[in-house]
This record gives sequence, C-alpha cells and structure tokens, in this order.
Amino acid sequence: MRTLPSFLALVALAAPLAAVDFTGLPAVGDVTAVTRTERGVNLACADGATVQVVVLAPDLVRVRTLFAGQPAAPDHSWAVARTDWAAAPWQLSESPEAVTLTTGELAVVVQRAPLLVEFRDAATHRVINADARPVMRDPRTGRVGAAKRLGLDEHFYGLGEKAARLDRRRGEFILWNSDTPGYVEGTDPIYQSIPFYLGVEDGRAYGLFYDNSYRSVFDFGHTTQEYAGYTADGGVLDYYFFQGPALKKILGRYNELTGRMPLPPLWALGHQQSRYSYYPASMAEDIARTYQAHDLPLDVLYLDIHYMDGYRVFTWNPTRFPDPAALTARLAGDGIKVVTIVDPGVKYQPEGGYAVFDEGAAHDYFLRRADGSLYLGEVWPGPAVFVDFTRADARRWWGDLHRALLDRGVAGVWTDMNEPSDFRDKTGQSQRDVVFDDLGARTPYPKNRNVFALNMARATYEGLARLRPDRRPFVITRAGYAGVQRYATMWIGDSNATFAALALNLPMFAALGLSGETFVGSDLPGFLGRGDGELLARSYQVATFVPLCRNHGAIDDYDHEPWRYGAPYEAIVRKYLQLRYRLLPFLYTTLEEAHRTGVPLFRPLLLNFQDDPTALNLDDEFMVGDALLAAPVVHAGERGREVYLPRGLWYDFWTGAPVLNGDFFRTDAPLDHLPLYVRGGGVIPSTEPMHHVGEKPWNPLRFDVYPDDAGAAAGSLYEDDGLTPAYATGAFRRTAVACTGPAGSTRLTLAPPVGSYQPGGRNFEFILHSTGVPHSVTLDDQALAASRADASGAGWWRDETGALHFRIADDSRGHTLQLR
Ligand code: MIG
Repeated sequence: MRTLPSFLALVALAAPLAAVDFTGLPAVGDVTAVTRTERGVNLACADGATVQVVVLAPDLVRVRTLFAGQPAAPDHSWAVARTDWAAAPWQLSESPEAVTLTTGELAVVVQRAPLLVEFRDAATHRVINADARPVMRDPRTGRVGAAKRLGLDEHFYGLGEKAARLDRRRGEFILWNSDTPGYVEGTDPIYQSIPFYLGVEDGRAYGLFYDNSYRSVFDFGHTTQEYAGYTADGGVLDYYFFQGPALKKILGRYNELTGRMPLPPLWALGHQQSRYSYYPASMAEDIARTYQAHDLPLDVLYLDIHYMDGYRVFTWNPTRFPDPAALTARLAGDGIKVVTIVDPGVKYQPEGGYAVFDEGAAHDYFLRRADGSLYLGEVWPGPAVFVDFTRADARRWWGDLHRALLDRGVAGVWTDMNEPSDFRDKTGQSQRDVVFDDLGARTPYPKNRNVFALNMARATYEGLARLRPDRRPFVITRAGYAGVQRYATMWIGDSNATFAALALNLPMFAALGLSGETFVGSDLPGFLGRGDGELLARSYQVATFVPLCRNHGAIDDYDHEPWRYGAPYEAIVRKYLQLRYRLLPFLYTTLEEAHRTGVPLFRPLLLNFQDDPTALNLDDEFMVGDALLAAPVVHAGERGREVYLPRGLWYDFWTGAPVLNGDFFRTDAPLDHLPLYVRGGGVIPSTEPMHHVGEKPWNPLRFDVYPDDAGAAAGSLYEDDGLTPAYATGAFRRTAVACTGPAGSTRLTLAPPVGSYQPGGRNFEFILHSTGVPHSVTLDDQALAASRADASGAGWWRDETGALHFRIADDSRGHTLQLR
C-alpha cells in the first residue's frame, strides 16, 4: 500500500508540464542602440527587439519588451486604471557595459550584453532584484518568459487567490481562472488570476506585476534554486517593478496603478445569509423572520439561481417569486437587503420569447468562434451564449439589464460562474477558438479568459452606478484579474465545510489583501458539506473580522443557518456577530483606509511587522488594520493554542489586561473564545450592537485607548452616510484621537473633526485601558465630574477591570482631557 502514493507521484511527474519551462524560448538580443524617450529609454536589440524602460514614479518602473516579429498590439490593459503619471525626475548614464536610469529611489541598470535588467536602491546601490536571464519569447508559439535571481532567503507573497500557504517560496502556480468546487490546499489554479507578487528579503520588499492575461506560470524556486521564473502562453512581456522597501508603500502604488476599491455600502459589512437556493419568496421571508426571532443580526439575504425563470438571467420565476418588489419592500422594512445572483451564461433560445437572448443576438453581442459560429456553452439553462464584455456597447447593454433587478428593489448583484465556467469543458481548451473584440483587435480566447470576470464585473458595476447614481454599487464576484477591486468584492468560491478549509482561509485572505483585494470572504462555514457546530463556531470567530461575512451552502447540503446546529453554537455565533456590529466603526474605518491607501483590512502579521522574521510565514494568525490581532482556533477539538505576539506591549481584548511580548505563549481557547489582542498604541472605535447596519445611530461612540509602553496611542474614526457616493466629494468625517503619557499625567486629545459629514448629536466615550486612578480629570481645563456608567451627561468613572471611562458630548469640536 505504501508504494501507491509514490507511484502516483511518478505518474503525475510524467503528466504534461506545469512547471516553468524555458525550452524553446530564445532570449532577446544584446543592446545595440539606446534612444532616450520622454520618460525613459528604448533599447534596440541585435535581434530586432525593443525593450522600453519607462519611469512612472520614483519607485515605479515599467519594462516592456516588443520582441522581434511579435505582432504589434495596442498598449492597453484591462487591469491598469492609471496611465497619467506626474513626471518624475530621472537621469540617464551610459557606459560601454550598461545603461543606467536613476530616479530618486531606484537605479535601473541594464547590462547591454546579454541584456539583463537590475534594480538597485538608488541610495545604497544594493541590488533589490535582477534578471537571471534575458527575457525570452518563442516566435512559433508566442510564449514569453522571464527569470529573476532568487535570493537565498527571499520570501514571496501575492498572486491573489491561491489555495496555498502565505509564503509562495518553493511553490509553483498557474494563473488560469478555473471553476474548482471543493478545492483543497494545493489545488491550482482556482478562480482568480492576479499576476502581482511581492518579494521580501532581509525585511525589504519589492513588487512585480506582470501584466499579461494569458495563462501563466509563476515558479518561486520550485524547479530550480537559480531563479524565480515566469512564463505566459502568449501576449506581451510587460512588467511593473515597485520599489519598497515598505510593503505598504508598494501596495499603495499597486492600488494607484490598478485602481482603488470604491467604498461599498456600509451594509456590505453586515452579516449576510445565502443558500443555494431560497425559494419560494415565503421561504426567504421565513428565514428573515427566524433571524429576528433568534435575535441574530442580518443585513443581506441572497437569492441564488432558482429565483430566475428557467435560469434565464434577468428574469424572475413567476410562481416562486410572483411579486419580487413586494418581497424586497417587506424585507427592507426589517433592514434586510436582497442580493441576487447573475450568471454570465444567457440561455440560448433562438425560437424567441426571451428578450435578453433576442436583444443580444440582434446586436451580435455574443461571443463567436473563429469560424463565425456562436460559442455555445452549457451551464444552468442548458445551452447558453456569453457576452463579449470587451465591447463597451455590450457592457453598457448588460449593465442596463440590471434594471430588471433594481426596479424590484434588489440592492446588489452576485456574479458567479464567470471564469467563465462551461460544463462541457471547464478547462477552456475547447474554447480556444473563441474570438473577443478586444477594442477591435479581435484577440483569441487565451488572452481573454482571465479578464472575462473583470470585464463582466465592470459592466455590472458601471450599470448599477448608472441606474442608481445615488447608491454605491455592491457587486460580488467569484473570478477576477488584477484590477477587479475597482468593481467588485469577492468570495473564495466553493470551499469545503471543513477545518482544513477554515485554516486555509487565513493565508488566502491575507494573500488577497497583498494583491489589491481587500473585500474578501468565504462561505460560512464552508460551501460543500455542512460541518458541525464546532466548525460553525470557529468559522464565525474568524469571519467576525473578514470583510465579507456571509453564510452560504450548497443545494444538496443540510441547512447552514446559525440556529440549525443547536443552541450552544447559535449562542457563540450571536456573541461574535454582536461583536462584529459593535466594531463596525473600527471595521469601516479600516476599510476606508484600504480604499484610500491599498493597505488591506485583513492583514498577515508580516504587513505590520515587516522586520519580524517570525511573521514571514505565520499562517494561523492575522491582524485587522494595525491594532487588532486574532489568533483563531482553526483545528477540530482544540481548546487552546500557541499565540505569537510581536515585540511590544499588547492587551488581551476581552480582559484589557496587558500582555508584554515578543514570543510564543500558550493560551486557552474554549469553544466560545477567540484569542484576540490589541496592540499597545492602538485606538479602537466601537458602538452598540445592532440587528442590522443603520438600525440606529452610532451612539455612544466609544474609543478604547490602549497606550503603548511609552503611554502613547493614536487612532481615528471614519464616518460617512454609508450609502451614497457623496463621500468621494468630501461628505465624510474623520475624527482623530490621541493619547500621550506618561502615566500619572495622561492626556487624551480629540482633534476637531475633518470633513463635511454631520453624524448628528451623540456622546463620545473614551476608555483608557491600563492606568492608575487619577486624582483629577479636566476637560478643556474645567473639572470633569466623577460619574457612573448608568448616569448621563459628561463625567468619568472606573469600571471593574480598572479601565477609566470618560463621557463627553460630541459637539463637533476638538477637546482635551487631562488626567492627574
Ligand atoms: O456550483 O448558483 O460558487 O456559490 O451557490 C454551482 C449555484 C453554481 C457556484 C457558486 C455557488 C452557488 C452555485 N454556483
């Protein structure tokens, strides 16, 4: 028996190569001439190729190779959101051996023969990253390749959605959007393709974005220790190099290049319930009512494919949902929003009677094969056609079709199956001859599959924004490519309801955050299978801090709603959902930071503690923003675990007790307990729990202040109307809170709020953790009276944990509390 697995492994090795393979890929020729351009150089090569080096910013350089004989293609990318970069000063110097471009931060040294590009730190001249070989292209197949030198202790992150550990070192990954239900760690590829990665060595980071949507392979020292290799099955070799050394800085630039996540409606952070599928309408209402009866918060209810008439997109099944507008209105009365699924496959109905097919066919919006025949796939409605989302007119038409949903009160759209999946052949092999318009260039399927979902999400997002300009669109997608964050939030597809899958959630969410996608989530407690109450409880403990918190389950599985597992488990879910709603001010503030800076909400420790080697591959803890650290239990039967806290002062979130660390320690974690810590120096805004977002105003608004070992802390609160795009034009409010030490003369300052949004009258409550009892407290130099928690008006008191509370009215002004 023992020989069987290794025999299978041998068979697997003999299977078609997944490995990065440079055979048959000739290298670009040596540099023969250098031409200065406005923003860089064009390097003419002996074989007729041109390598363009373009300085976009002091820390961002694009390297684009136009190989000899490569068909000219327009300089266009569906991923890139920004092409107008302010001029960044740079200098050119040439020697017989090399051409060097120097910016404020980078020296790009191009060796002439062979042509090798090296990125150095402009100040220290240290090599950050360098070609191991010249770039390559096979003129016969069009495959392109690149190889970068591999540092002995270099670690790799990113590539978006991968069912793998956080650190990609020694791994090898394929980018080819694929419908892979029930995937496990190691299944590759899965739904999304983000060809962006980060390299980190000795605490310093750089980023590389290979903007090519063809099927590609990334090899981080899997095949050889010589290089980190990259190949793509066609297209351009066009990459962007990001200089750090700070990871957060790189993410900021990546966010600028590929576009920011717009803020979703605040209710997107609420708890969501889905099932494949809720029908008829009365069942959806029963679920909503049961939520209320069980005192469990709920913001969103999903309708999966059975709401449609024969799986025809943009229709309603008249028997199951005779009056969808009445349904959404009744649910809205309880604060519950409805999100409906929309699949890309349009039922092929040439006999007429289905307007979506008729209109699409009349305008010739559906994809065709090279021989001119319609591309017919097989999905839920049976034979189906697919829209060419590379066409602006088709996107606009598709976007407008959402009127059939919005007019009936639907609040958001869930786009599924957009790899695109086709039951006849999920690999895409037999679709290779499908042609996309692609801005008139008429490019083949292999270039377009990975951007299909991106363009569909764009059509959906822009449609919702157009049809309902006073509301922020909410779009959720399964597949995607770089830049998808501009249009959609995502979930990680058909995960298993197992502890192994729960453990895998953590590196998956962390890697997505390191790849530009902050609004991520997974089905609770896993899509396939039901799991048990223990899995449910542990899943919700993680999901408390995951942007998309959605319970969902497959058609043939037992019910997944929180009350189906028994009262003790339901109570745990309630506890954590209440915590989530309490922390909405913190979660929303952190989400807005992600929107603005590209630094994700859900973070691997590495992102906040880049210099800490222990954080390099820590897969079972995560941080929320830079203040909270969660060490969830993700294994069955465990009632305790090892926790690592980086150096510094931390606090136990539940008790407020200080924990001084820089090491691993063991902690108890009974089933209802999530080990949760606050970094000293952090400020956490929170409010009262509620049943849905917007049930009541955030009053009181609490700021839990956790001083660091010098007595200092700082943080802020971001608010806006949570619903409209007005935030983008200044209708927000930012409130900064700071604490300065030392103990004995602590001062808390509330800065005057910034921004035009007016939240209305309310109280602020500051909770200062870990300090002695003051003799006196002044508010703006006037004595602040001692008071009690259950009293009203301004005052201060001490609670049973020893924390000090200070209550003041929010009068839209700055204030200072001085303790002595
Ligand atoms: O697997 O629409 O990932 O969330 O419930 C079948 C039915 C197609 C896949 C999605 C899943 C959804 C299901 N869909």
